Amino acid sequence: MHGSSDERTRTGMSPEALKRAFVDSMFYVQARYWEVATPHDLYMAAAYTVRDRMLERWIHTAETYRKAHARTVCYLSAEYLLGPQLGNNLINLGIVDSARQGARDLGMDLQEILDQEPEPGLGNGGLGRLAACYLDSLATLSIPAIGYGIRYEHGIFDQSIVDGWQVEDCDLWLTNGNPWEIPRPLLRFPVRFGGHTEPYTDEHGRFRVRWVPELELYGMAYDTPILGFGVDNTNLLRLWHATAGRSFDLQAFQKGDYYGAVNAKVAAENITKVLYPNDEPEAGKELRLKQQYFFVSCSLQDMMRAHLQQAPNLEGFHERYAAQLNDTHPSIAVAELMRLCLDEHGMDWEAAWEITRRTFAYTNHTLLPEALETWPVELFGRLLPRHLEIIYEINARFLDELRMRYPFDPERVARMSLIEEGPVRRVRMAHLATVGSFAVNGVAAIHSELVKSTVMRDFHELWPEKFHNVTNGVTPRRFVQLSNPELCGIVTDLAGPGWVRDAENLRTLEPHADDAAFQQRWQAMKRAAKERLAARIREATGAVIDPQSLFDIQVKRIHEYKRQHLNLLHIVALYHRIKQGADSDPTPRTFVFGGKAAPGYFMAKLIIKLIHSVAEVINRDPEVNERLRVVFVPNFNVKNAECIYPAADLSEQISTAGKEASGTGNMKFSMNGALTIGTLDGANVEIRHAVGHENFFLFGLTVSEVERTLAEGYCPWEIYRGNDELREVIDLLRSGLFSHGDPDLFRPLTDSLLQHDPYLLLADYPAYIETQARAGDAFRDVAGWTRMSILNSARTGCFSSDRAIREYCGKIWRVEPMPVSLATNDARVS
Ligand code: Z16
Repeated sequence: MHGSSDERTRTGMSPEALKRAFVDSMFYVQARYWEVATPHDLYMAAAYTVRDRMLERWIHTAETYRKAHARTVCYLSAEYLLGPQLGNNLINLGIVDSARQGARDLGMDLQEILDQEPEPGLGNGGLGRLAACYLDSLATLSIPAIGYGIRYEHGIFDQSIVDGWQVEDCDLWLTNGNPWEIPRPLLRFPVRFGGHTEPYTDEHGRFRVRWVPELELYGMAYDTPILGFGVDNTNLLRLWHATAGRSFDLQAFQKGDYYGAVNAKVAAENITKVLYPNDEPEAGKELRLKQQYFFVSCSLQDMMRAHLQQAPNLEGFHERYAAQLNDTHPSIAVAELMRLCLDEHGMDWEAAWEITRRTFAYTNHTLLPEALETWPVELFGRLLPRHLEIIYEINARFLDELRMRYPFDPERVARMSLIEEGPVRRVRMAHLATVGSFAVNGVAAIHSELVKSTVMRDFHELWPEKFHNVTNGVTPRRFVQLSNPELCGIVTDLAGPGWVRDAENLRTLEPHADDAAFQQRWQAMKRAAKERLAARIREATGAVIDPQSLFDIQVKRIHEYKRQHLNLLHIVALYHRIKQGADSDPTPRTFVFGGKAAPGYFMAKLIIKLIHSVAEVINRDPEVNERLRVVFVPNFNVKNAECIYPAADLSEQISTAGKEASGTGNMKFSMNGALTIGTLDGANVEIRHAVGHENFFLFGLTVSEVERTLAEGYCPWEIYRGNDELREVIDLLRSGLFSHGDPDLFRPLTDSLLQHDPYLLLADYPAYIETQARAGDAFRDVAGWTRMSILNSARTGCFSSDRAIREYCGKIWRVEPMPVSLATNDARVS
């Protein structure tokens, strides 16, 4: 009701209203009373209290968008690495203080309640977290948007460390219930697999194809509301869960094979069981392709259903929707939308192709050749026979065009084909995504240039206007306001609370960079974050670290191209100098590592073991451990990340130039006042430009130097022979010192470095060591360092995901904000 006071409104925001609602939820939703409530019950009651406040915004938003027939962004992503929801939702609703007060009145501690929440880790790393940041910004910018994805029962595995080795445990995020999702049992779509196709003639005498599948299952929707910050817009994240159909397996059922049908049911429900834990190299597993097709088919059917509720036919589909393909994982959507238009809606090829090409846009996230998805034609045709036919037809028409355009260049035509010819013929998903989209973008300026000049070169020559750059961004709500309350306080005092919506306002820090009193406040902020991290590390690992020391941090997936082992070479060099009594960097340092290795990636797992082995030797040695400590934070995830980024003095972004598409951790670190030691790779290039070259520790070969070095016949062995300290460092690794006398344990790593070194660690080693020494020196100039730290935060507002989403809206999606205001909502209940 209009004008009802907050006290009388069921979903009021005052501490009193929150308390009443909390007590209600405890009783009516959790069915618990105070004396027997567990900490988890308290969390659930708090979550339902907050959810009620989200739902009224959400319903009102859906109504507003629907009435306006709003053009809608559909973000198709196999991963969403959301992280815990409660704290973020309190921030976006603007009720953190109210909630803290309410909790205190009831004798509870808000932080303890927040800590109860398990992490929805439905992603591997950067790509999944990017999708989550983009959902936050889409809602905050009032953009009508839906995130579509998979409701994995088990997200990314939990990592524990046993004897220095990574051990994977099954993630169980759903076992205690998920208060944020609304199951929609009636919102189901059929998804088919296998079988064969048959030609037939329809009632108008037209040639048609019928797919006779072998298996049919259903996708059921689970909806999660996504709040915007400081607005009432609340968007939808719709994740699909696989269930068997009523007659589980058409074939088996007809034959009366009940147990066969039971097996088919189990197989159907396996589709959304577990996230594939590989970040860059694709697994190429059949179940993975099933997952991709499953969620894409449900999502497109859902979009069509919504469209046809308001339009007589599919003609205007591409005007109603812009569908973004987050990497090639959902790129089967191109063939599926064609199939739905042709086979289910009776359209002709040209009309279907027009709609398809104008609906999709594709984001590339990697240039690593081993990570570019391709599927064997045989597997593809067995699972999706109709889609393979459609892809062949798209390809036939595309190749005809190419032959007309390049009549004397058959090699180019073969390079561009959707099918890779060879002993095993394969479908090239990046080509399918590019041909079937109106826009293709990379995720950082240098990466987008490399997309155009390398993997997509021929396509760029054909369609130069199709290619764009949108540099990634991260949400300042989670990665500054939530993670770093002290920094948030500093900026809010200077710029007012509005900076969280307009991160460029971080610039108000800039004039204070040299102010002594301000610097002290800044140092206290860093110190508090470092103490929090130290306490957490002590709790998790028993390791004791000194918050006075330089916190030098590398957290990200473990991968050879990210070169965690280059960082280790530096650490062992420092150790070696101290042991030799040589003059060495007098700055005490704590090296912090964190990150998961793909379970099948042997070298990455060996790097984790090496980190622990080096840590063990260094941390135990009293001659060294006053100046060096090495720790590994187990189970790097969003929750841990929030505690790590604010505590960093130095951020390690040391990938081989040309290999890291963008990186997003690099942005989170520098926004929180860490300086970067990094290569000219991914978004590092733009970060260095934004913060100023003098506030960034640059080292290493550039992309063209990397290319030249490799082309000229790179010989790491010669660098090893020519550099005494490097040789001694590598020899130490081979001596058994770090492996209880076993000289072979780390041989695969050292051999790889000495024989091939595909990521050029040895080539970059001298520059890295020298630059690290400069960073160590700079840290001892407290005022100078603090100034650089302040300028890093002040100048990185442009890496807000709000800026990135604005660019997508303008350059790619052509969609406008549609603000939603609860004030006009008559449905609000008193
Ligand atoms: C992923 O996280 C990324 C690329 C990819 O092909 C697959 C996955 Cl799961 C990462 C990039 O490695 C990283 O540079 C980038 O910042 C991130 O995607 C978001 O664009």
